Amino acid sequence: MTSVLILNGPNLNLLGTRQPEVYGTTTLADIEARCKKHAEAIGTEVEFFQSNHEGVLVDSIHAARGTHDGIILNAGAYTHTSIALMDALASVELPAIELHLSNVHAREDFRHRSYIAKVALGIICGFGADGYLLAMDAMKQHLSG
Ligand code: CA2
Repeated sequence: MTSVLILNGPNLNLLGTRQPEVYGTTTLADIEARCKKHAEAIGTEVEFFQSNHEGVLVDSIHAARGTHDGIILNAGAYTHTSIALMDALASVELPAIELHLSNVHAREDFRHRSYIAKVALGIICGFGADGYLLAMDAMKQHLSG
């Protein structure tokens, strides 16, 4: 069975508690539950993890090598700044999908730049929590294609 790591970056632990007009009312725990249910439906194993710390996210990407077949990454604001995350993804040579709840291209200019996109298979953004399930489907399709 294919196994996917879903990795979440800084401040995403606050989902559903603040700025609902931007990020919705769904909590990260709700999203995790939806991902686990969807994983069962499509026959995928999933590990779901969040950290506010760049180095912990780098460690998690490294640990995915040999454990998971692909990575779905909502790197939060590190998307726009982190060469370390980009290098970590490139080093493990696993397929990665960049994910965002919001449509980052309809927001501030600084959210238009992504270091993750340079090493990602593709990007899903603007579909809220549903984007996690769309990314799981896209990864499953990629891995079985
Ligand atoms: O849209 C996304 O998923 C983002 O990755 C979310 C990041 C943002 O920096 C990216 O540009 C786009 C921010 C996550 C912050 O989440 C919060 C949740 C509730 C309250 C405050 C922040």
